[in-house]
Amino acid sequence: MIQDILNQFHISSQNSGVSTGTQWLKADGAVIDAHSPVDGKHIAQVTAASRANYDTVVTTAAAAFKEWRLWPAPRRGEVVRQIGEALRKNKQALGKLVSYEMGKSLQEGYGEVQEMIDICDFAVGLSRQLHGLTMHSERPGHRMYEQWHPLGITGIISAFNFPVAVWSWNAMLAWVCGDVCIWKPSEKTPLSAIACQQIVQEVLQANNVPEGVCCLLAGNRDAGEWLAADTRVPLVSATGSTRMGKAVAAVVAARLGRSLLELGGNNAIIISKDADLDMSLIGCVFGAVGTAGQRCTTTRRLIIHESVYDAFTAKLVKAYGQLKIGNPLDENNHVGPLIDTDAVRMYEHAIAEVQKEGGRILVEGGVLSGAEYASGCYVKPCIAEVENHYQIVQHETFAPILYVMKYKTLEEAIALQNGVPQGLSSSIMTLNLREAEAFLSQAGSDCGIANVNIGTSGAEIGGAFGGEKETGGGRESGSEAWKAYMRRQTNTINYSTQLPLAQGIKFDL
Ligand code: UN1
Repeated sequence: MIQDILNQFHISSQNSGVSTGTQWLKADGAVIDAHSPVDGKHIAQVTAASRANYDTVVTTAAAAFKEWRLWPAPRRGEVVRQIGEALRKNKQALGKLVSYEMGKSLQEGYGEVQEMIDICDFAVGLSRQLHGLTMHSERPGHRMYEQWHPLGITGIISAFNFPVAVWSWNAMLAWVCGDVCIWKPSEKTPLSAIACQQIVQEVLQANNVPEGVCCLLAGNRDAGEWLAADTRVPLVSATGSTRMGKAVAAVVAARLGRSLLELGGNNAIIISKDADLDMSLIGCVFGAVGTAGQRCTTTRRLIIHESVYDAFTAKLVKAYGQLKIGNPLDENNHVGPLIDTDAVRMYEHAIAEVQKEGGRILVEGGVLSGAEYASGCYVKPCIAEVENHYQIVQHETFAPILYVMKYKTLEEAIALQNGVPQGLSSSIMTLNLREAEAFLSQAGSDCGIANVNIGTSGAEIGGAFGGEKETGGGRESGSEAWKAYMRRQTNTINYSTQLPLAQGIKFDL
């Protein structure tokens, strides 16, 4: 089955990972081996970009920008509409490939492709709404307004956990905004990226889109560093760890470029005494174990009112006992593998640290063994009772480890929820209007996303996606996130016969 999908996307045992749209370059950088955490198999090789390949890509993209920015935005939107159609046709195949290469459940693989389709739809509408404001001038016979112009090359650095959707949230908006894109996918999931390029390629061809609008740059860390340092790339959008984001941001800032950062989360759900506990359970369990705890929106902490603590943790323990762990392509399983054995080591390290710091294990973790788990990447989702200040709790571990803690007052719960360096997603489960509104108020959650009676993960693309503090401050997807991909220009036009100066300054000749 996987072989059919690889064939469908023209993926062979050896592939170039560098493309300018419809052309694949003869890549001569390092060789990246693509493995599946599902069965541990070596799938294929991808040749990364050399520095010379990189320069060809940037030169081609820069030339394409000169043309692409002249296309009317709705015409660019029409190209994105066709990409959405192509993704609809390929949803099953791409979803399966994502599931196999990355290890998320098949349902989540399909869901990821659906998010791509959704952002295409959003971007098509947006292509007719790239609007600015008008202002009243202080000077007679003058008009002031602002307009938004394309920015140039957008560099997109994406992570393994959403190997295709993160690119699309950036690329679809960037394209309707008139930018061209260079995508550096995670070196852990290069094949899903090649498949996307293959899907888009036909649409680019059919619409005579200039070569260089949609570039793929497979590479390791160095490729990300090239993009960050390159003054020809005005915007670098990076998704991944806070450590990576800090490195990228420093280099981009040193040249006064723009970065759009979507980094780590340490997301909590507050379970109030007034929560519907049965309903809350699904949100908590999916949030904690979905994508095997490898979403930036994964629920990492539960802050539970003392009066419902025992009842709710009992429900959680029971639910964890029902979780099926195994091949994510088998829809009977809830939880697939971690991305690789390095991630497994980090998971084990975190559990050891929790215990060292005084945490109490409620649901035992552990690495699974046996024929079905031969890749060595399957772990048991685990729950530990902790205190919020533990160093390991303050840290984002990309694994299914859920930390639980008690609170007495809502004020205390909100302080715990905010008491971490990250600020991505947050939720409260409550049927109490006062509590819900306090949580959403300016004195409530400090996160970019704050929900009531749903979990922390699974944001829809219509809202701006991103967070505060060490999450990096960037916003992608919906709302006005598109403005990050454009430059704002303020225009003042004098249609009078005089030239009055602003602020009433007199200047006579
Ligand atoms: C991520 O993990 O990088 O809200 C993004 C969610 C998804 C996006 C997660 N829509 O969980």
